Formats: sequence, structure tokens, C-alpha cells
Amino acid sequence: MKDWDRLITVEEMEAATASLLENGKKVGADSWQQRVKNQTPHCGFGEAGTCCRICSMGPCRITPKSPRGICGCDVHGIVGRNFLRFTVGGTASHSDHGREIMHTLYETKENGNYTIKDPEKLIRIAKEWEMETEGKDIYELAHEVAVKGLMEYGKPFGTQLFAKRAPEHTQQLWENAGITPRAIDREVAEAMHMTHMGCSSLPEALVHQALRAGLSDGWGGSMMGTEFSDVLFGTPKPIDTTANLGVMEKDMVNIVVHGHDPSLSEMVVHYANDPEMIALAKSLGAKGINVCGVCCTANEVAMRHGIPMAGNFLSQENVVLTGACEAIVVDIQCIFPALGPLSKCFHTKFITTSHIARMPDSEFIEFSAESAAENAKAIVKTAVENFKNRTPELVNIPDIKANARVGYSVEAIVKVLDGVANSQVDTFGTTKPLLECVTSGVLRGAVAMVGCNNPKIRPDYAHIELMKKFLKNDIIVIVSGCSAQAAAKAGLMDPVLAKEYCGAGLKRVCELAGIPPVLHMGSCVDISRMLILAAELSKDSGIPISQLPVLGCAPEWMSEKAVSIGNYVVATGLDTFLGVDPYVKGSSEMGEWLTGENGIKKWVEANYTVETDIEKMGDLMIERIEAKRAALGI
Ligand code: MSK
Repeated sequence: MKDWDRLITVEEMEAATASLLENGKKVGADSWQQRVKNQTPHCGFGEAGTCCRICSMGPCRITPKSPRGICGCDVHGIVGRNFLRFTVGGTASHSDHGREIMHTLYETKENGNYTIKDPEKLIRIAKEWEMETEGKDIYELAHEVAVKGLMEYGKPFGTQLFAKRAPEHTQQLWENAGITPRAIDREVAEAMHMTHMGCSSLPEALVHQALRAGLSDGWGGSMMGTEFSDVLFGTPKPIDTTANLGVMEKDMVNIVVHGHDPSLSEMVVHYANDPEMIALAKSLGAKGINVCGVCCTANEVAMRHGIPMAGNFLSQENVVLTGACEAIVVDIQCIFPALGPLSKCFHTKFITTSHIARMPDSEFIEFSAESAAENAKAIVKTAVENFKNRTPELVNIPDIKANARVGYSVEAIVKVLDGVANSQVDTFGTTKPLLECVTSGVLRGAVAMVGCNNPKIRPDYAHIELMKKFLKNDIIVIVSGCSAQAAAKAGLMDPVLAKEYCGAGLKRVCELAGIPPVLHMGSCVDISRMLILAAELSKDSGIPISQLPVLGCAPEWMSEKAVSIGNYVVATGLDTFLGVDPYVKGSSEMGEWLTGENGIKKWVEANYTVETDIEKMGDLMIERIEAKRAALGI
């Protein structure tokens, strides 16, 4: 065991942050902690979702004295329209990430910047999409699949191809409710049209479209993002890495990759290993080049290359505050514009690379699939050359670091759990061993925990404390996004140490399978992996998804993408627990549609619970899992 090899508490992380904020004070740096204070109290109308600025007659705000907007829309219509727009902001973003991946797939060629790393998966999907594969060169097939995938965004007729992966029962529910997702762009455009002034103001219709748009993300854009990232960069397998701010290296050039699209980070990782770049770093007095990640990009490169994870969403300023970050290289989504002015307080280069995410005070090196090698090399060189500009007195890297085993794609989970509850050879390649663990009671159930950090919740505390509670109760936890990094930072993905948090059953499973009790499934788009896992569990057991003792949870979510995710998770049949209200508390009707017995539950057999008391949320979730077990008689 190394001296850093341990479980890390939220208190230790908070102490590290406090020391970094002191570093920031020396150079006059701003921080999100300060900006939260400046923004508090928040606008009550915004929080309740009761402010409408969809047309220029307003803004209209609903109060007991003014119960309708100027157009006559009531509070339920206003809250509902806001909710739908909130959802499709996320659908558009996630799915556009998936679209970029499809364009990268189209650019692949033998010996090109991008090649096919998982040809079997490409062929499998091509067959699933009823495409001819025989006798085709793999790159010819990749181009055809890329075009077909891109058509999923705008095809005039039909529904999402991947929606057929859902169990029959789920597909039937979607068909009955009229929410089988059509072309992704159509769902987003229709939502924007529905919420235009003078269109829909009926909560039922707005919620209906929110579910359909969400499904076009989960079973469309996000799923393509995941599946074809695997085709391009390799399907994740378990791999060991480290997490938390201590992964930054005092004597090395530190390049932090942040954002979402692995097309950029893969190339940065590649060029950071280039002997020419390493020699350059050494010639400038560094011991080498250390790439580490923040947010979902961290997940992408950790699970494919074992690149360390410096932190999650609310740690992004911390990496700059260490004074040891030569460059923070970003692509799209979840990037604080604050990184521009903050990096100016240190020697850090803030490098933006996508026209989708342009920010002040950044150096823009546009990245594209065609010139990826050139761009990545320029980025790495800029970072390395910046090492000499460090101010040694400002370097403060907190001594906190945990081991993490990551990379549990569905394929990997199926493989590692085979033989735990049932060692029959014919079960290989199915989820039956996992199901047997659940039906026998060795595991009580599973929770899919996802989502961001949000200053409204003590950062990482809800993720980590809920996870510990589930582990103690023999509930296995699968994670993605910033929730995954919260777990990794605390040591909950350490296959040896994290067992201390487990109940006897889960501990046994972890020991037999050599897995941590919290399984890292990837980034935000990889929540689609969780959908596939739920679908396979349902097909292998013959039990509808909604009846399985499996729940979704986003205790610290903050982004529009998280709302889109919530909609597709719940519409897939998983009861979903949120720790932050999605700005709907101003409407009792919207509350009933989303959380009641007579709303979406009638369509998809699942609904939301919003609970800001984390302890209570954990208890409710365990009760729900036990109730589902009792209903199944297991
Ligand atoms: S990065 S959407 S803060 S999980 Fe995917 Fe994290 Fe949430 Fe962004």
C-alpha cells in the first residue's frame, strides 16, 4: 500500500479546496464559492419555474395576484413549457456530441488520424441495422454506418433504430403512449415549436414531448455517441487508475483535459506520449508529461487508457488553483467560462478547441477530425512550453489520491460477473449471473447513480454518502459522469479498500469477481450503457424493467443534459430520484404529472421522486427496492 493509497472523506476534500482557495486569494482569483454567495438568494420565480420570457410581451411572472401571463397562459403551462425547453437543451447537446462522433467515424481511414479499434462492434451494429456487411472493407462499412447513423438525426419517417433494443414490453408502452422517439432533430425542433408563443400550454402535452425528446437522446444520440466511441477508441475493459487532485504531478508538465468528446482527448493523450514531446518537456526541466482529466472527458480517457481523474464538475477551478496546471484543454459542455479569467491569474493556458464552446480569455486552437494530429500536437507543445512559466511558490497540490478500477462497459460487466452466482458455461454472455445474485438476495438490487455537482448540495457529499448507504445494504451501484468521479475520488472504486463499506453479500460478489462495489460505466452519454444493461436484465429475466429492483438517481444534478437524461431513464421504466428540483415546484399539475400516480407513471410505469434531504432519499430508495423485491416474491 502506498502512502496515498486510502479512502478519502468529503471533509479531506473540503480541506484541500480551502487550501487551494487560499492559493487563489494570493493572486486575486475569483471562485464559484464566492459567486454563489453573490448570486444568493436566487430568484424565486426562476426557482419555481413560474417566469415566462418566451415572447417579448413579458417577462410574465405568476403570483396569486397575477395568476396568468399576458397571453393568458396559466402557471401550469408556463412551468411545463420551461420544463420542456430545459429538457431539449440537454437532448440537443448530448445528441450533438453523438453527431460529432458519427462525423469522426465518417473520417476514419486506414493509417488515418482515426481508425477503427473495435471492428466486431461495428459489424455487430451494422447487422443490427440490417446493413450488408459481407465482403466489405471495414472502412467502407464505417462510412456507410456513419451516414446511416447521421440520418437518425433528420430522417423524415420512422423511429430510432436503437429503440428496438428495448424489451418488447417497453416498446409496447412507448407505442401505446405515442412516445417512441422519431428523428432526434425533429424531437428537439418540435419541442421548440410546441413551446413557441401561442402553441402548447397543456402540461400533459408538454410532458409527453419531454419524454419523447429524452428518449431520442437516450436511445438515439447518446447511444450512438457511446457505441461509436467504442468502435473508434475501443470498448472499455476494467483498468486501474487513480483519482483526486493528488494525481497532478509537481515535477511534470500537467495537461488537464476537460469536456466530453473523446475525439480531442484521445489525440492529446497520444501526443503526450510522443517521444519528441517528452524530450521537449525534459529539456525544459520537467520529468515528463502528465495528462489528467476533469468531468466526462476524464471518464473517457480513464476507462480506455487509465489516465488519472483529477476531479469532477466543481473541481474544475481547483486544478488551475494548484498553480501546477500548464494547460486546461477543453472541448464541449460543462466548462466554466470562469476558467478564462482564473487561468490569467496563474501561468495556465486555457485552450478552447470547439466552435461550439468559444470563451473569452482563452486561446482557441480549433480541432477537427481532418487536422486532429496537427491540432493535438500544437496543443501539447503549447502546454509543454508553458512549464517554464510556472511560479514555484504558487504550486500547491493537495496530497489526496485514491485508487480506482474503471471501465465497466456492459460487455465488461457481463464478463466479470459470469461465474459469481452461476458458473454454468451456457450463461456466459448474458446477465443471468447478475440476475441470480439479485434473485438469491446476495445483492438486494442496483442503483444507477449519475449526474453532476451542484453548489446547492454540499459537493460530492450526496453522491458519496448515498453510495455508502447502498453498499452497506448490499445494493450494487453503477455510476457515470461526475457521480463516477465523486466515487473514484473517495476511493469507492478501489477494489480492495472499498469493500469495507459493503454488506456481506456485496462484499462476497466483489471478492469473487474482483470488482469494486461501485462500477464505473463512463461519461454522461454512457448512461445509454445503463439503459442497455437494464434492457438485457429485463430480457434475460422476463421481468419488465419497471419491476426490477433497479433505480435511477441524480442527487447533485445541475445541467439541461441531466433533465434529458432523467426523462429517458424514467421513460425506460426506472423510478428516478432527484436531489434538486427541476424548476417545476411552481405547478401542482406538473408535480402530479412527473411525480404522482396519475401522470407519466400511467404511460411508462415509473416516475420521479424529488427529495432534497439526502438521508431521506436513501431510505426511500432502499424501501422502493425492497418493495419491488416483495412484489416479485424474491
Ligand atoms: S460532465 S453534465 S457536470 S455529470 Fe458530463 Fe458532469 Fe453533469 Fe457535466
